[in-house]
Amino acid sequence: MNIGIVCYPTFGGSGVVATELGKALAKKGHRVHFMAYNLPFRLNPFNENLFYHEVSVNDYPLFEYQPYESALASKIVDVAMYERLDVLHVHYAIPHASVAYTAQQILKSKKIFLPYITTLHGTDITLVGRDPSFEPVIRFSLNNSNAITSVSESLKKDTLSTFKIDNKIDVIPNFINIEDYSKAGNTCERKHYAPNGEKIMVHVSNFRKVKRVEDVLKVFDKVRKAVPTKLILVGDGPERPAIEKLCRELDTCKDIISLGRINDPMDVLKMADLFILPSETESFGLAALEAMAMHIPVISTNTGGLPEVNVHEVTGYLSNVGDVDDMAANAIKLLSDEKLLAEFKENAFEQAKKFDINIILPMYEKLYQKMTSKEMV
Ligand code: GMT
Repeated sequence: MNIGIVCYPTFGGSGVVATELGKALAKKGHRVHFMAYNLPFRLNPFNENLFYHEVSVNDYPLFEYQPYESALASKIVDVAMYERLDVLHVHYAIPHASVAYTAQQILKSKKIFLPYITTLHGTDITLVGRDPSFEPVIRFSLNNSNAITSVSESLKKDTLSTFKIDNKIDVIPNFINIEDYSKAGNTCERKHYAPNGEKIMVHVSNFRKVKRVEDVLKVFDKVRKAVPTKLILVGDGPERPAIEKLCRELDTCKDIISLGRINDPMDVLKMADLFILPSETESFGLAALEAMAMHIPVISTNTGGLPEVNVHEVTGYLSNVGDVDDMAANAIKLLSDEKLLAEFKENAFEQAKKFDINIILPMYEKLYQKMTSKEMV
């Protein structure tokens, strides 16, 4: 099939999912056309079946805000016509679902039918999408999507309670490629970061408010007083200055290693004993799944779709949002008991296997086939 994928190229789970999906589809012989305003950060388009079409939004003094939507809709129309797309898959509803609808209507006027599938990722519904000013556009473009998928049951429930959606929503969870994780080498030296045999905790995120990175530091401060531990922070974002200030106040900076943005955190995860994700809301928690694929148990909140990924007292522990005492007590329990830690590491890996690409990819392929079947056209 010829598949068009629209996504945000920036550091974030929706872009990662879109990119990994496109790469896996290309490996199976589909021709995949990415459309984004920058090269998605995990995409290497040197593959005979992968193509990247940049959406360039020209700067013009008249505009305070550049017309991204118009540029993207025009790009979709162009790629659909000249690459003969069978289906368009847009990731993140805002504004991609309504742009897909516009492109579909333009193509219809040229007697071309292009079905589009919208994948909801989380904040497009739970944060940004909650802004009432977006409601008519989101509702309309979701109701007109030829298919909608959500990355968790929890997000499906949130979507149905926030918007009046008459369309069916299929849950297709996020995924990892277990084989890639099993092959990851030891390029990072554990003893470099934990020279005295300390345990290693890791947090990976885009450092937005919703990630509650300050709770990572508060939990870590309690943990390191009970078990010698180092904390590795991967990522960057608007909360980074506040985090640096807090680490000075707590006097924990000497035990924290901030690595900034890393395209693929596999090497860092390979060294870790425990992953922490204390988010305010999380539709799925792809970063936690990536850690589990590396045999790392997870300390997380019990919000959104996280309980669908991290199983309480099996692959890690779940706590209420903001309950740093509980998260610290759970982390200490695991890090101070080698037998328990080894058991949880194995459980985390077993759970991650349920989200392997080989299980999830056929769900998307089946949906694409249904959308392009004779009945739909
Ligand atoms: O983080 C966001 O603001 C949006 C989005 C992204 O692009 O990273 O994250 C969401 O999508 C991921 C992939 O489906 C999910 O794993 C994340 O849980 C979800 N983030 C939130 O719900 C906060």
